[in-house]
Amino acid sequence: MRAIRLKTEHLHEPLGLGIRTPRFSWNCAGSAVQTAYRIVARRDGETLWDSGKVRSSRMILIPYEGSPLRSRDRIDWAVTLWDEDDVEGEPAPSWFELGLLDADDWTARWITGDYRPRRNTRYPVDCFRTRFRARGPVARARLYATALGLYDAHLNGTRVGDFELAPGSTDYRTRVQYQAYDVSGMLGEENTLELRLADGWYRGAVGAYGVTRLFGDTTALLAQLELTYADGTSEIIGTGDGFAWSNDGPLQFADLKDGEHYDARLTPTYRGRARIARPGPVPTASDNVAPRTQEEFAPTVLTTPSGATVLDFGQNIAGFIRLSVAGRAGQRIRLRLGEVLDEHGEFTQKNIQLDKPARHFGRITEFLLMTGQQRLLRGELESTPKQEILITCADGVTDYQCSFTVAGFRYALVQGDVDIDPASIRAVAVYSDLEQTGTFTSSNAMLDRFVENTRWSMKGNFLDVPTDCPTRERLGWTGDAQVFFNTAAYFMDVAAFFRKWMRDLEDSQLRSGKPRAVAPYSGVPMMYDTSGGSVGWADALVLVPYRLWKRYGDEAILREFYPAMTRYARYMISHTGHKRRKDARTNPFNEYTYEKGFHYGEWLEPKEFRDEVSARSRPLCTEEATAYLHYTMSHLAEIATQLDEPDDAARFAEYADGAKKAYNHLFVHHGTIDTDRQAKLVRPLALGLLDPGAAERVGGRLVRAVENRDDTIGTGFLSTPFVLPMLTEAGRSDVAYRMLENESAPSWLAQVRAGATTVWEDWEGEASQNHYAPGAVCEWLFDTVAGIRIAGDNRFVISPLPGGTLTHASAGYDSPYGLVTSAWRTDNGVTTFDIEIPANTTAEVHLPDGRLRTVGPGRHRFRTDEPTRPAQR
Ligand code: RAM
Repeated sequence: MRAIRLKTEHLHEPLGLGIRTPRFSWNCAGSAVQTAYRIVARRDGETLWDSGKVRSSRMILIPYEGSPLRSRDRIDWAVTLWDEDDVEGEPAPSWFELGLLDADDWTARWITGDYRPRRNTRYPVDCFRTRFRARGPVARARLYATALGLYDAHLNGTRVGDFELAPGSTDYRTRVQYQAYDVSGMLGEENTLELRLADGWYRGAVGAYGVTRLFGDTTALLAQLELTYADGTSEIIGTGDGFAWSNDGPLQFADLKDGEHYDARLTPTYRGRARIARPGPVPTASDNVAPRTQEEFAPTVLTTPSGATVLDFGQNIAGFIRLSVAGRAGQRIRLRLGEVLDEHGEFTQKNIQLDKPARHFGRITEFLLMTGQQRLLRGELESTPKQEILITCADGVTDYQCSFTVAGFRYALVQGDVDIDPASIRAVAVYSDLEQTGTFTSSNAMLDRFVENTRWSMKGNFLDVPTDCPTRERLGWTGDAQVFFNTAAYFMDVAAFFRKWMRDLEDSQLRSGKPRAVAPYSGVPMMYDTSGGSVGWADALVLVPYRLWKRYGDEAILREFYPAMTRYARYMISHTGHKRRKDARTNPFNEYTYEKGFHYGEWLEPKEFRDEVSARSRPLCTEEATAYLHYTMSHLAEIATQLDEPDDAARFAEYADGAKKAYNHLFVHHGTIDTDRQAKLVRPLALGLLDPGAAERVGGRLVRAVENRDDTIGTGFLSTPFVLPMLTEAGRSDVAYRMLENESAPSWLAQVRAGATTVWEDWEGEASQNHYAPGAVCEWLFDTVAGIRIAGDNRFVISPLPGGTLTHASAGYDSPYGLVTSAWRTDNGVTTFDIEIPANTTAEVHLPDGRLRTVGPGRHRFRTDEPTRPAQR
C-alpha cells in the first residue's frame, strides 16, 4: 500500500509555509485498508522526526511532532503505510519549506519610487533594479518579496515564479503576504534583479465605486534575495536605497480594474534612486494557493451592425489579454473589455459600470452614490471599471500581456490605427490554481453546460479571495462566499483558500463583533460597515469554518476562528429584540427575535418578489434575521461543544431555541405559511425552524408554490442553494428535477439557453454575468443526484437519486479521503448504479428502493432489478 496525493497543511509541496507545526495528509492506493503509518521528516539528511509505526487508519492532518522548526527549513518527509495484511509498503516522499517566520528575518528595507504622490494623480509603474556579482557557485537561492501595491520580479531577464497579482489581496493596513520563490537555477556570475511596483488594491481603484488610495498614497516594495553558496557561506541582497529606480518603463498606467497603458517604445532608464519608505506590516505567509494564468481562448472576429470590430473569445472569464502585433512606432491599439453585446449587437460595458466622481471623493459623495442620488454630485463623473488596454507600438513586433490588471470579459472592442491579426490575440484566464476535484456529467447537455458555467464563475471569482464578480465590484462579499462554499468545495480543494479568506474576514471584523460585508477591507464604511451584520452575509464567519471542519476534518480552523465567532455571537445577542416598542411588547419571545441593524434579506429574488426599497425606507427583515439567528446559534452550539466550551454551548443553544420559538410565533400561523414566495417557505425548512408537522405542511406548500409558477425558480441568493434539497426532503424530487431542468425563465437553464457561459447575478440577466452565488444549486448535483457526501473519518454516504429526464448522471469527487465516484444509468426501466470508493474508506450506500449497504474500497454495482436482500450493515 502506498500513500498518494501527499499534502502539507492542505497544500502540495508548499514553498514558504508560515505554519511552524504543519500537518500531513495523504490518500491511500494499492490495498484496501491502512492499518498503520510511519512518517519520517528530515532536514538536510538529519532525521527530525520519526513517528514510528503508528497503528491507525488516519490519513489526514497528522501534526508534525519533531524538534522545533526554524525559518527557511526545508523538510523532506515520507510516509510508509501498512495494509490489512500488515505488509509494509514503499515510502512516498514529499516536502515543504518554511518561509520567514519572524520579523527579524527581514533585513531588507521597504523602498518606494522617488516622487511625492499627489491627490487625483495616477503614476506609472515603478521600476527598480540592482546588479550584483555572485561570490561563487550558488547552491541555493530564494527570493522573498512583497509589496504595498502589486509587484513582479525578473532575474537576469527571466520572470521569477508564476504568481499573478502578487502579493495578493489583504487588508494592507494590518496584513501583507509575501511570496517565496526558488531561484536557484537562475543566477550567473553577473546578475540583474529587476522589480516592478504597481498600484493594485493598495492605491488603485477598488470596489463598485472605484475608490482609489484605499490603503495609502505611497506604494512600497520589500524584497530579499538570499544566496547560499556551495561553500556554505551566504549572502542577502535586500531592497534598500542602493536600488536604482525610474518610472519611465512601458507601463505608463496600470490599474486592477481600469486596465493598462503600455508604450512599447519605452524601456526603463533606472536613472533615479529608490527611496526608503515607511515600513509596512511584518509580512506573513498566506499558506494559500497561488493565482496563475490558466486556460487560453482564441477569438472569432465579429463586425457589429455599426461596423465596429469585436473579438468574441467564446467564454466569459476573468483574466488577461495577450497579443503580439506588427506595427510602426507610435501606432496605437485600444481594447475595451466587456461581458455582453447589447440588444443591437454592439459592444457595451453598461451592465458592469457605475458612475463615480473623477476626483477623489469622501463621505458625502459616498452617501449620494449609495442612496441613488447621483444627480446631486458635483464635478466630473467617470465610469468604473474601464477595463481598457491601450497599446502604443514600437517599430516591428510588439508583444504584450497584462501584468497588473485583470478584467471580466468575453468580448473585446478593438480600435486603433494598426491592423491586428486575431490569430495572435488570446484571452488568458487567471485564477487561484486550486486542485480541481469535482466532475459532473449527465444526459442533459444543457445541465452539463450550466455546471461548466458555474465552474467558470468560480474560476472568474477565486483570485486569492472569493469575490462577487470580476467586473463591477470584485469584492470579497461574505454572503456570496458563504452560500457557494459547498459547491465550491466539490469543484476544487478550497481548504487553504478559505482558511486564508477567514483571516481576511477576521481582520475585517469591527470592534462590536460585527463583520464588514466584504473582506478584505474595502473602504466605503457607509456601505460595507453598515451592512456588515446582515444575516446570511455576516454568518459566513461561523458557517465557513464550520463547513471547512465538516468537509476537511480540520478542527484547528474552528479553534483559530472561535474568538471571532464568539465576538459575532455577542454582537447578535446584544442586538436582539424588535426595533419598535409596540412589537416588543406583544412578542413573548422578543429577546430571541432578531431584526436590528441592516439586513439585505433574501436578495435578488425574481423581480416580482422583491421588496420595495427606497433611499428612505427598507423593509424590516425580521423573518430572515430571526431564522439566521436560530441557524447560526445552532452551529455555534455544536462548535462550542466540539471545542469543549460547555458554557458557551448552553448560551448558544438557548438562543437557537429561543429564536425558533420566536420565528414560529411570528411567522408560522396555524402550523403553516401561506405564500407563493418560495424563499419564505424554503428558509424555515432549510434552517431547521419547523417541527415535523409544520415542516410537512410547509413542504407541501412549497411544492404548490413551485407548481403555481410553472416550476420556475423564485428564490434569491440565500435560499437558492436550499430549494432543491427542500423539495427533495418533502418527498418531491420529481418537482426538484423539473425545476432544475426547466428552460423557461427564471431558471438556471434559461440562462444557458440565452447563451450564458457563466452564472448571472440576477434571474433577469440584466446585471453582472459572472456571479457564482446562484450556481450554488450545483451542490445538489453532487450530493443528491450523484449522492456523494462526506461523513468524516474515512467515511462516505452515497445515496444517488435518479430523476427528471436524465437517463444517466455521473460525478467524481477527489475528496480529502480520495477519489469517490458515483454514476447511474437507466436503460429499459432498469437503473444501474456504479460506485467506486477509495482505499482505506467505507461508504454507506443508500439506494432509492430503500436498500442500504456498507461497502469498502473498490467498485460496486447495484441494479434495480436484482433480488433485494435484507439490509446488511
Ligand atoms: C451586490 C454584490 C453581491 C451581493 C451584495 C449584497 O452588489 O454584487 O453579490 O452580495 O450586493
